[in-house]
Amino acid sequence: MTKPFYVILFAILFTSGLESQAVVFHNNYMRNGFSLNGQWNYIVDVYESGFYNYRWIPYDEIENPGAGAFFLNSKPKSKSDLVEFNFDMSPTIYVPGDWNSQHEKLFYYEGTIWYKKSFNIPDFNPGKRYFIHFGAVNYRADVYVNGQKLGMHKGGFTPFHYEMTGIVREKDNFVIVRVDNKRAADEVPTLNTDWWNYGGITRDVTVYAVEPTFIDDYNIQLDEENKQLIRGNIRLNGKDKAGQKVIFSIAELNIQKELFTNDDGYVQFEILSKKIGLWSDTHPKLYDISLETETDAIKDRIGFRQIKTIGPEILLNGEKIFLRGICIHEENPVRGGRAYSMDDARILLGWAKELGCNFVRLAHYPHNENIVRLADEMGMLVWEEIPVYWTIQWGNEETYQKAEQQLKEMIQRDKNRASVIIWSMANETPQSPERNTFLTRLVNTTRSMDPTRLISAAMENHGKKGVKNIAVVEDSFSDMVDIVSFNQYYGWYGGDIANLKNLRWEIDINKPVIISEFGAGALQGYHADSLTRWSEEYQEYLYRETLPALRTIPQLSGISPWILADFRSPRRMLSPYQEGWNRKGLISQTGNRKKAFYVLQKFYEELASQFVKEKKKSR
Ligand code: GCB
Repeated sequence: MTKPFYVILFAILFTSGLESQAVVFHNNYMRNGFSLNGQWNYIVDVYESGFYNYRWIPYDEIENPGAGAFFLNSKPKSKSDLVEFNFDMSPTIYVPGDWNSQHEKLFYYEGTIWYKKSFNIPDFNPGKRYFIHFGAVNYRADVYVNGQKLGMHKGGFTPFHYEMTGIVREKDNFVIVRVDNKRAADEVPTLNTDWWNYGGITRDVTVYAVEPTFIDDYNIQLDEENKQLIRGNIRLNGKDKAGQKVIFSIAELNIQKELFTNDDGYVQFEILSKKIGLWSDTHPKLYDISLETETDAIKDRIGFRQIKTIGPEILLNGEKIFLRGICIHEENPVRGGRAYSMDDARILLGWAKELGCNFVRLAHYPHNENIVRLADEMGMLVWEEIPVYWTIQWGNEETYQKAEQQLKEMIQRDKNRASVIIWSMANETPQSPERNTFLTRLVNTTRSMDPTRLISAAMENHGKKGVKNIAVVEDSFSDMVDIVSFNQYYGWYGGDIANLKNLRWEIDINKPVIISEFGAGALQGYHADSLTRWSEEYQEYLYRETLPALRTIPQLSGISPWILADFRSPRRMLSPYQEGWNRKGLISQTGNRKKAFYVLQKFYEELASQFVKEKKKSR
């Protein structure tokens, strides 16, 4: 008999003496886990027959669900027994990875697919605590281990985990995940986007074993004013969390500090060191740090830097910086499909580096942790974003909660990454009092979790009423952000490229401005004159004219054109140019650079050398 979820949860909490406080499990990335990546069996369940019974009641809410419930992984007990599914005889699919790019029949599929994997746990120790961690599943995941429900998670781009202590055993475990990527009006994102809705277990799945009391969370940063002061806090989880000794060390700086947790398992600290080398885009210095308790040890690589704005300038370590950026979707166009691996990250950030970027806007949702970790190593500044995109249900509290959860999970995961300098709340959202309340709540949550980074959102610009050639950004949300960013498509969705030189933006606010998008579609290899849509020449012309026009904005502190590479979008159906691809990439899906790539590359080269000269002069 399967017990309802709350009975199981109670049993786990009761028997293991755990507290109710949610486990953060920060930096699992650097822990030694046991990977469940690889081939999983899958069943496509268009009618949700494995989830609901014929009265449309979820099997996992029924006392005796019977053999129809997929999460039980039932097998016929005799030759006359009826069980109408068999994971072990079903086809396999690779995890991590989206299903669309792996099997042709799943290319357009939006719905439910069940995943199943069997596993043993090496060196199983019943005295330890076990967690199963998912880097991301798009969009909804219902997770079951050994026939017991661990939980349900929504949000396709952020990590989550469940404790399975007491449920998992040494041998013959099976994990079953129902993955549902159907779009819905009240979700985040909503029905309408301009990217492919890749479904599946799209990032790593890992099992972790920790001692009953372990290092759950920490946050280590350079002080916002004093470049010789490191501030941090550490939180333990488990029954012995109070009064525990924690040793925090950075060997390279000769730092070794003994700390003791309070009754909540929490300790805050400050360390002065005159030798801290700062992290920056030109010198991405990272330190190996370690945290040790009697029962746990964890390492990380952390960079120390300050980021702030003063008036219209962005200051990195107290010095003015210009963000030479590019937008990126989490897609490896050459392999085809959602990007997830370090190899994918190397391709994407490698292209950005070749372009001369020191900044990437990871659009329009949190990307995988590999790319953010690599940005730390490469000195690439990062804008991270949640999929509050276009037409979210602003007045719906549940929708708000979904957005906030994704925001929190993103910040939680990446709060120790020096490369991340901007949290973005939204993209091109229509103004209304409900929207303002929604976004303001997100801002307040962000500031309370992380007061050290900058907040922005990609807003919109419009022609000034009755005045020719003047565009304005009149969004009251500008007051809430640190950086005013806006997307503008003059010369593509309206306006004449030739007129860009006459265009001026009036932005009546003393804050830095980022042009978070501009661009034009071009089919790589299609050549014509510069007025012919879809030609490389048109895109090149638009870049040539847009770049100098944008430089007339006095507060301009960065740009991130749209976009590094062509990406799949069901909105883009025009034959023969689009064929399901948004063609605004500077690089094609075959990895070839388009002409505009070189225009931006040259612009960035000149900007960078001009910046170096100005810096030298000011010293
Ligand atoms: C935008 C959106 C982006 C689209 C792009 C386009 O403004 O922010 O998601 O893909 O325009 O190509 O139209």
